[in-house]
Amino acid sequence: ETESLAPLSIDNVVVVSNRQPYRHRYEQNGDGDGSRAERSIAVDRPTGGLTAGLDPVMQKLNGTWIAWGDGEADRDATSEDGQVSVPPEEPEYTLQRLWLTDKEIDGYYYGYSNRALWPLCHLAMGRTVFDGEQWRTYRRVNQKFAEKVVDNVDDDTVVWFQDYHLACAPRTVRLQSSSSPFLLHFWHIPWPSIDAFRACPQHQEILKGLLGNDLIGFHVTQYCRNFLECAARLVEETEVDYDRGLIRHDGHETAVSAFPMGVEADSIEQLSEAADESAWQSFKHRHAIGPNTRVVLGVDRLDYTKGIPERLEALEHLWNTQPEWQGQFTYVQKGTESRSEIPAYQRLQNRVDEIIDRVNSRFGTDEWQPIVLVDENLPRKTLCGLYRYSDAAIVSPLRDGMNLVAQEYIASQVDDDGVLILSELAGSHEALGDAVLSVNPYDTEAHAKAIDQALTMPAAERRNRTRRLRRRVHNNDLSSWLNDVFEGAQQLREEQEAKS
Ligand code: GDG
Repeated sequence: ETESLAPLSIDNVVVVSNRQPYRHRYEQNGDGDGSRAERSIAVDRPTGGLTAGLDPVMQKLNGTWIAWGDGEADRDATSEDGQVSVPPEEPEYTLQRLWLTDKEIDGYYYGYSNRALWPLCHLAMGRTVFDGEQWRTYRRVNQKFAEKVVDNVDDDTVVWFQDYHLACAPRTVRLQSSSSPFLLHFWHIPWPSIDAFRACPQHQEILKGLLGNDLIGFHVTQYCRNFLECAARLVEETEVDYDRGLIRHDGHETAVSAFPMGVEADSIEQLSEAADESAWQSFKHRHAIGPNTRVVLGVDRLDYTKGIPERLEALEHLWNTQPEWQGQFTYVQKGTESRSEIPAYQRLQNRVDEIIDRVNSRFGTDEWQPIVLVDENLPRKTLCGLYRYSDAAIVSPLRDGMNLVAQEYIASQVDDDGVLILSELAGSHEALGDAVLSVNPYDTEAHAKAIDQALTMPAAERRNRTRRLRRRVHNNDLSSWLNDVFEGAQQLREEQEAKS
């Protein structure tokens, strides 16, 4: 899959992310009492998504990956200076770990990242908490990351920062490094309009931190436009070229560009092909879904941005206003628990449980449960089987940077027959929009109508739409995204060199 990266002249890459690609943990051997002699170290590997996609690239480039280590086994497996070679069985690159205290994790991760920046960027203004102490911790942790980066770069390095956890680090690297590495940042969540962003008390420092980069990538052009406008109007002495996506500030130029991320379409398709129907039937049996009952699927982290209560209320509305649908299909919500340390997430989980109980007791019978909540983490193959055999899927975020589940669902349609209902407010709608059933997740009646439409759509139309969508998802898969990002960086680097 990474073959296409071969001709690229970038060969010195440092990836910087909140989450690490490999995690060590202790495994109990036999039924001992847990003493050191009876346990051994095992390694959890990346499963799917960006980390899994970048890992082979890093193996090929023999780069460095900086992230924070977590727990006793990680510490014991890591050298004095924070290094561990990965993959463990056949080392190809260096994982450079830094260590955070519980208090730092609290302030930086559960605090400023997820109580301030996450809701801010998703326009959930009522859920934002801008706490001075958490902000200072966020800045300090960013400083720690930046110092690790500085120790690991030279003039030829391309540093690739991931996401909203690291907004301040790029400027610090630029100011503190004696060499001039190329700094690239991908922001995986939306960038809000200036009206929302200016409400953030730290907006200046966040923007200036990011303007330390040479290139910033977002999923869609609207987020780029929002970012350009925020920089132009909120940071003093900036010059912004909206047409070319360039920002000049403090003697440095930052390019802003859209790179819509894709999924590992080939491997998803293979897993889906390999998922047989008997496994699907036993999944249904295990969850008391009748063999002939149709299934509508939702796969989300339990996050308030994913529009889960809104979706459940649309289902309730459908079963209420069109009772002929009662008993006909079950809605399966694969809901992964997420960020449960944060009160807004606990409230969301309670709300989801309440609505499910209400709908199930309102319409359920001895033979039929309207909604099934699956909370265990599923192996990728099982997940692909769910995608393949469900009659329809609902992806209805209130706001979402991209949403990879939508693309994974399409890649899994090896029988060309599933219907995707997709929120207009997800980044992935820009790429998939005209061939899916679009919904505004805030519009309960229209949402219910879309579910009805999905379940009554003629086979020919389903095939037609799915084929078009599958082509798009294959043409813009994860490896082509990686290529575009690296090529974007390479091109800019050449332009910079030509200028100097
Ligand atoms: C952020 C942005 C952007 C879920 N359950 C299981 C499982 N998953 C996997 C899915 C999918 C991933 O989790 C979720 O990705 P999303 O993109 O849908 O959402 P976020 O986690 O919010 O991601 C988002 C993304 O970053 C990338 O830039 O698209 O907008 O919010 O890959 O398959 N995987 C397995 N078992 C499960 O039970 N194996």
